[in-house]
Amino acid sequence: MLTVYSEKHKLRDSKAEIFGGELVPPFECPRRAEIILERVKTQKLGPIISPNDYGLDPVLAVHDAGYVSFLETCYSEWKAKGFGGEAIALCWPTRTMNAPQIPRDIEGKLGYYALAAETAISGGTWEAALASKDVALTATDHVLKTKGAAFALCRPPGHHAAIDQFGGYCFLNNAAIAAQNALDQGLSKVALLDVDFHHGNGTQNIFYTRDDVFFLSLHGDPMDAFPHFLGHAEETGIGAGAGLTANYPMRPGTGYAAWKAALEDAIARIHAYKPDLLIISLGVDTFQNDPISFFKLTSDDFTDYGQLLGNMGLPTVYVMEGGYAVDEVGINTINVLQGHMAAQSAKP
Ligand code: OKP
Ligand code: ZN
Repeated sequence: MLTVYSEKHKLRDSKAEIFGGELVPPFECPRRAEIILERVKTQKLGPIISPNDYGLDPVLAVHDAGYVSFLETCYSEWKAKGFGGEAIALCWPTRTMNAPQIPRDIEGKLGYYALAAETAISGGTWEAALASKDVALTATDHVLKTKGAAFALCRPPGHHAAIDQFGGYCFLNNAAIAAQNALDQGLSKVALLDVDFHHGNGTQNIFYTRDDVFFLSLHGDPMDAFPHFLGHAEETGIGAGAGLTANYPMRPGTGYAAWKAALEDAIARIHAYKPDLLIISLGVDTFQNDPISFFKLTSDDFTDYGQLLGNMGLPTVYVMEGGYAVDEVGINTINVLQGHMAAQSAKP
């Protein structure tokens, strides 16, 4: 399987995450991608290529233009205000205080465009986010050409990034940008399956009213887990998108048997939709030793579900999302991809 990777992920190297009332080194760190890349190499997964530059047009096809220019200039505006640290949102248009104006001041803009405070914007973040969407777009074009599968080793991740909000370590929604770009090249239907531990609120937001992308997500119940306010089973899409969002929230301690049953249901629904392309938002924070999550998958379970995904027989793009047990993030990620490849080569 082809891997697409960019060194530019290293430019996303924030020093601070607010966690448990303390500033800690971010869970979403450069070493994650280095370890995944290392495992791609030692397991001889296949060729590794650098992405092409697709510019901003595919970004503006899913994200708000004001949001995109905010991301571009946020850190320099923050520094221009005299602040020495990284840009962190601290004040929001909450339920009791939400006048329509977007503030001029950078602290106000941060509150407007952020959906959570843990994610700091640092120098280099924008450049890394741009390279990350190029990784997803390049992998997708490869899959459109070959009708096979590819791995987009994206970093920073994307699935929490909404039409006009960042947070949960995400800035640009790499998987959504890739799905939209495939549609813009003539595909009629894309299924976007999110197996990261966290609900893909950004992806759901982007496609909620549409019938050309079927979004499905398996995740920790938002009653118990980030992003807290979206991802309930009752959210199933509206308008043309009615019935084309499917959420599978699961309780703390969920193990592979229950998780796999949810995946099998999702797979059946994807088959019924008959998509031209499958995009997987691949987070391996469902692992039992993940430091910020509460599912109980083992490393072998990742191989097993990779086979289920490969058995679907669809052109498939794997887009990297989360996974914070850094020592095992390479093993668990590549286990999924090797499971997929084993299922494909077993085909007559
Ligand atoms: C990003 B991705 C846990 C706080 C979690 C943010 C998590 C972002 C996850 N107590 N804060 O979906 O892996
Ligand atoms: Zn996650």
